[in-house]
Amino acid sequence: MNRNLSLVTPSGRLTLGNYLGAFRGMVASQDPAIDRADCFYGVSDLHAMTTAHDPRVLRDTIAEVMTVFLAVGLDPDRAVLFRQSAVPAHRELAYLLECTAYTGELVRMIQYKEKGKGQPSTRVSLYTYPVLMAADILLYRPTRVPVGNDQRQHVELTRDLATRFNNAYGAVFTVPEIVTPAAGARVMDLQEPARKMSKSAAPGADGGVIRLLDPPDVVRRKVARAVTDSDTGPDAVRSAGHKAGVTNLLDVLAACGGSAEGITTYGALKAAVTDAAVSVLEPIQKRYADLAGDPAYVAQVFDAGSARCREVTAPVLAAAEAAIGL
Ligand code: AQP
Repeated sequence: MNRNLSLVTPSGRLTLGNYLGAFRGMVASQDPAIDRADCFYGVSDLHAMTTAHDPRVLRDTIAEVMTVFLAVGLDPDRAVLFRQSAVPAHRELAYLLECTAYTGELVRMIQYKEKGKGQPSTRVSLYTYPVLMAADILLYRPTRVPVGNDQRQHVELTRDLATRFNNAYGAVFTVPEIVTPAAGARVMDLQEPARKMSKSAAPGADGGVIRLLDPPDVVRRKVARAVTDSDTGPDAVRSAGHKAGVTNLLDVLAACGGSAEGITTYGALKAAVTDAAVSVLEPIQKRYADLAGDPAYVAQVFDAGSARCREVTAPVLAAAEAAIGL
């Protein structure tokens, strides 16, 4: 049976983009009627330390993301929910893969170049991030890895490392196929629609980012300030093709189950987007509020899932250690 593996990094408070582009599909995949696969879903807390971070903020964000996993409907009876740092095999295998990777191939990684650009110094962990990601994947021996364009280069590196390791030391890893996921919604920043809506947008500079836990009045205010266009004629909305901001609002509306039929003004469009987004967020926020009152339950779910991951990954790590000569 195939395995679905998805990780979400607690690098900021989760966004509507994370829900529409990731969580919704993860919830669907855990339904055996839709996808007969084992599901492993993790909070990749180690990946949240590749750029400057505040330990207290990180701890709170990890707790929020774990709670959101359950609030969006991920079900511990159907999916293994875990925390990357609680499964030491991720770090241990990463080191063996660092002994397999070359500096030249890591320095070419686009994300390393982009996130490091203009910084006076960059952390070694930003440089080695794709190797830890390769360990995240290879430990679970998935046969297919669905990946969007921004992570494709990293999964190609994962394949290269797995192949190189297998050729040098013996067949330990499954080399996963890269599959392009069914076009998920890609939500753009409401203020800068050329850019993806990102959870790591700095608080205070995130007017274009709808957080999953933003209350309705905050959603309304952010959508009201979304950039559109100076064209306000009656056909303003219908001629949206070339206007990134308006196209984004129409996409969000559709992804949240709303309809643009009969809408001709930006004001009406924004009202419809707000209503549709709030209707998606409200039930999640309600479950979140209940779960936030029971942090021991959330911790117990992730402890049990992480224990399961330690069992599943132990033989793979042991095989890699033995093959490499330890
Ligand atoms: N704007 C988005 N629209 C659709 N899907 C999105 N995802 C992220 N942003 C959007 C999807 O959410 C998952 C989270 O993956 P991640 O935690 O590895 O981080 P990311 O992809 O780098 O997402 P962010 O929110 O942009 O985080 P930062 O700001 O830290 O880089 C993935 O499945 C992603 O496709």
